[in-house]
Amino acid sequence: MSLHFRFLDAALAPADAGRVLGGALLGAPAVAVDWPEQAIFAPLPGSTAATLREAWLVESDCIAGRDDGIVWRRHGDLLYGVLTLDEADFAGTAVPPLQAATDTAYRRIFGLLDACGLPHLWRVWNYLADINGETHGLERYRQFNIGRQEAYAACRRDAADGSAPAACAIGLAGGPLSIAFLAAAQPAQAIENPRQVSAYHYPADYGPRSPTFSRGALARTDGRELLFVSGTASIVGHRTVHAGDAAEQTREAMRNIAVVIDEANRLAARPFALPAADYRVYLRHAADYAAVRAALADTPGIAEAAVFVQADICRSDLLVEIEALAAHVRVDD
Ligand code: 3EB
Repeated sequence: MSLHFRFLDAALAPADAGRVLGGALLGAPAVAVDWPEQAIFAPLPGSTAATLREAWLVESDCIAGRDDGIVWRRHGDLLYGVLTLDEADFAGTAVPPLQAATDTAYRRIFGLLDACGLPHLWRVWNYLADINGETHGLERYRQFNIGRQEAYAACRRDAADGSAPAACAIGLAGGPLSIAFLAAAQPAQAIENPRQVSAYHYPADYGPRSPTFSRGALARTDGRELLFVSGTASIVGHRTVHAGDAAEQTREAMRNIAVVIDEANRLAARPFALPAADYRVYLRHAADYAAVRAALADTPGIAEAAVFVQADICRSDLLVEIEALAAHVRVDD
């Protein structure tokens, strides 16, 4: 089966709606769709559209279902799902509600994937409210990391064994914990960045439990090769660099993405290139839009291929985070 990423506009033929595996809605609320759709309500700096809809398309109709609150669609060996949990439903437990909600969410996701025989996560998109806020004596992103890691351990998954998915973890102004994921029967190959300490080996200064994601994931479908580049920031080693300077953070993040692409190209059937990817650029401050866009212009084609989203990044000294998706037809078939 093949898998195509597309921006949807009003032009999606109704007959094609069954071929949407899932997707995301960025910007403002819009008419509901049938497929699993992750809502990312946030301003879109530089965009004239109030809403942007992204979708993963497969070549024929999907099977749809809902289990444990997870809305999913499946096509052959691929599954896309979205789970949203309201933290208020986890109040009154011994641990912070966000931690409990995250733990529950990941256990449910792993349970569904194991039951479907599609155990391999390729890409996970995590959104939560007030990511840098502190409650229960701990920053909320760190609470999220504890819950995620506990679920990994409970489900006997090991982030450091090369199976951690590409991911992002982003803060929105409000809303539930929202997790979307793409999973498959076959594993993706985890890609790390030699300029950065693997996130699952971050020292304890960044929280009692480390994040569980890889810097990238190289996946293969029948017809295509896909490279998911995780949310990438101005981090070298494990430290934030260029604090306070959005333009330099952008350049550093792009250097990191270039290295992740280089690493993936050691394994890919044919090389991916920076300008050939789709980018989502998270800006902590909309006021940095012009500076960030100008910094992206160092490499032609990237700013044009980018969607800008105003959102919070998981470290309070980070102003920019950039994720990318590259895909090409396989030539080794
Ligand atoms: C970093 O490199 C920046 O917790 O899933 C990027 C991508 C980041 C994913 C996650 C966090 C996550 O640590 C933050």
